Amino acid sequence: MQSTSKSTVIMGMGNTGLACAKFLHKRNIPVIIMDNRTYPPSLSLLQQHFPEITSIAGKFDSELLSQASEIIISPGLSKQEPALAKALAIGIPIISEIELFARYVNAPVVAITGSNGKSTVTTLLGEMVQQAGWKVQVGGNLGTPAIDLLCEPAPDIYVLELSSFQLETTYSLNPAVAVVLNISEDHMDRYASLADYIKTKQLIYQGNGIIVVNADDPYTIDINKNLSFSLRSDIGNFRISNQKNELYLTKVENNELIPLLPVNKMYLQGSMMQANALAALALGYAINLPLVAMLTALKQFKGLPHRCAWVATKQNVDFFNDSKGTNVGATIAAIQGLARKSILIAGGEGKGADFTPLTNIVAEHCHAVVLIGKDASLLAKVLSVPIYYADSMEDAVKQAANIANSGDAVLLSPACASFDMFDNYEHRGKVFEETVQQL
Ligand code: UMA
Ligand code: ADP
Repeated sequence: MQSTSKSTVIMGMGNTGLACAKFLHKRNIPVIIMDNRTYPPSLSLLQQHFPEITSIAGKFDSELLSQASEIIISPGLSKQEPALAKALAIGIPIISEIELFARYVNAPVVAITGSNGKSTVTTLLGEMVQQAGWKVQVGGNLGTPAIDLLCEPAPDIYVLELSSFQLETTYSLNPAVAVVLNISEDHMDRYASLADYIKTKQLIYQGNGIIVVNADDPYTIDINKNLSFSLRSDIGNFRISNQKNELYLTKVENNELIPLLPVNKMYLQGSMMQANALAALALGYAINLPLVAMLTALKQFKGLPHRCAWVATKQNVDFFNDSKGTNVGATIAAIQGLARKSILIAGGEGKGADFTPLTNIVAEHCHAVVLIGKDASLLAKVLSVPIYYADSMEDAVKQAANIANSGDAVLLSPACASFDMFDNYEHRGKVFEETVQQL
């Protein structure tokens, strides 16, 4: 049997596992990689390009795990995994890919988490840094594993989107600036309570860097707060102010309001996107980015696809794709942001969420809801408007188009993950958009 006395064992053969295996292998650190799926996504790539790395698919070998020098756990797996019990009991260190990144990184890091808006703020800040002419690498939960970014020459700054899953086993990142953008319930199938989820998100504040908080959201507040943003006009270093009946992104310095940009000069629309813009400004300010560059990037940024993106107008009905609305908080923000009569398409894998916060907002703004996916019946229980069931996205779009009145919106914002029916949220959004275009 393979000796593991000096091996790092990587759990998970997804993007993270593959990236860690490549990184350690290049540094001649012995590695074993395992995944409990029979055909994990990166298995054939590993076998093809790194045949010398031992890869085990179809099971986690708890004996091998308990002989590891260290275990790197992929974000999709939790430390509760039964095969880890023995390794945990004898004190084998279990770390995330982000912890591995922290050990090797040699440029400042901006770290961004929160229940919603992470990808938008991470991408926007990356564009602000680029606009300033600095070198930047952007990644993390957004898509490119952070450890892959270390294969490129070091930039002036790294901008990382981090999930709670990644933060669970990250100990020494010490970001130059960190933010928890907001908290609403998510991943309740992984955390024992909302308090547990919040505690995990706040791990991003570890270290001695600058902390940015959302002054409107007490769950993001840290006692050591340094900078804040708010949608209100009376609090926050970065806030919204009303100047001659026009709303502005505003900076506050020595109690003086400095209007920066009218909100209607941005492509980003709605209050949640204004909060994201203010957060990016606060983060950029914390790393001394020139204001001019930040404002130029804000004016140019068109937003990311699948986040409340307009798709088409058919028979005077506007269709919006918010497929990335994978939790209740995001769907509430999307309905509020649209602020018009809508037909909502929702449902999927609910991740153990409590859907009751949707009751009133849906009653206020939606004529009807078309439900899809595994947890459709759980959603139906909390909704008081007419409900229609669809067994595919194509069916859902057609039903929604039939129900909608002229002037309405049809909004796909599922409040659920997509895995029960689609490969991922992009796939779900694409099927929605294609069906809309064919109407
Ligand atoms: N899995 C198994 N057995 C294994 C390993 C994984 O069943 O042995 C399952 C997991 O339960 C999960 C899936 O496989 O459902 C993928 O897990 P993974 O950890 O291998 O995922 P990666 O491909 O490495 O992608 C991860 C992030 N995925 C998750 O956290 C689930 C990606 O975020 C991220 O872009 C990537 O690392 C690079 O950092 C995606 C995501 O959905 C977008 N994130 C969640 C979210 O945003 O809500 C947290
Ligand atoms: P994340 O990376 O945290 O999932 P995204 O920027 O991808 O965040 O947006 C995910 C979803 O959350 C989308 O449905 C989007 O419309 C919504 N959203 C974006 N920003 C916010 C915010 N500040 N507050 C609430 N919802 C938001």
